[in-house]
Amino acid sequence: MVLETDLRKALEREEFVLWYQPQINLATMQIEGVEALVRWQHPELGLVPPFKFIPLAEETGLIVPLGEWVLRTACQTNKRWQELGMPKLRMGVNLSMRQFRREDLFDTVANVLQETGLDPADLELEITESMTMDLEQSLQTLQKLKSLGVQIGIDDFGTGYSSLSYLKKFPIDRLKIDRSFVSDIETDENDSAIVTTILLMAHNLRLKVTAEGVETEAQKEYLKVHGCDDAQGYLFSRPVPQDEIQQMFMKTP
Ligand code: G
Ligand code: G
Ligand code: MN
Ligand code: NA
Repeated sequence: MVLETDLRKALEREEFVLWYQPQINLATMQIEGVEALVRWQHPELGLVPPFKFIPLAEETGLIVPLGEWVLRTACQTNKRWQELGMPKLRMGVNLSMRQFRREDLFDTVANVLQETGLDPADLELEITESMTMDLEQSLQTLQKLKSLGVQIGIDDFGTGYSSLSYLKKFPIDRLKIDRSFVSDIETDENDSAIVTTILLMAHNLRLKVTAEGVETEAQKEYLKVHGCDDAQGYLFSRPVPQDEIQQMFMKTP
């Protein structure tokens, strides 16, 4: 079992690593972005997946320093990829509720962008619907973040207990359709109805849409035919270490 003291030490010893999962533009079939996903490189246990330590990090508040490390590392990496001559990629970074509610989130993001020199437009902060519950507070937070020029995505879209009213008020750029709607998209009429309706609504609101958890060619085709902008999932790539992302571009002429 993971303990709070283990997490603290891991932060001090810099045992966390980021892996990156490609996001493919369905019109061009090019990698257009990646999502940064944290792992813990434990000296004895090996690579520990986030579900084993993110909940404890959230409970203890350690998600705040960990999240800042994630943000800085993701932005640094994206900047370095550009310096290596790779095409510009959008870097998706997950924010937790604890981070989103902090007064100093704006300063943290502003500082990281300044330190790393990353174009703010190449950073996409992912929040979830549950973080939008306090409409006034989250609207203010997002407007401030948006003033930096970053992009905002709604992660796990369709699974939260929130009203849709935030969609018309908030300065958001993208919806990420939760993978639970994608897995049976060609066989389950309800799922396909939900997905095509999300696409229609999002595009009418001038939002981009990423489908998550795309595992089959048939799912990809369905999403493409229905105008989904981007897709992420095992069909294209699992989350991989940063050098594997680099190799993907060295291979393509
Ligand atoms: O990486 P995986 O593939 O197993 O991700 C599992 C869960 O952990 C996802 O819900 C993802 O949002 C969350 N997660 C991964 N990396 C981060 C991170 O850097 N910050 C936060 N808050 N959550 C993360
Ligand atoms: O919750 P969030 O969307 O931030 O996290 C993405 C999670 O989805 C990660 O745990 C990642 O490993 C997982 N994931 C990514 N692609 C697929 C996929 O095609 N199938 C499944 N089952 N999980 C996926
Ligand atoms: Mn995510
Ligand atoms: Na998700």
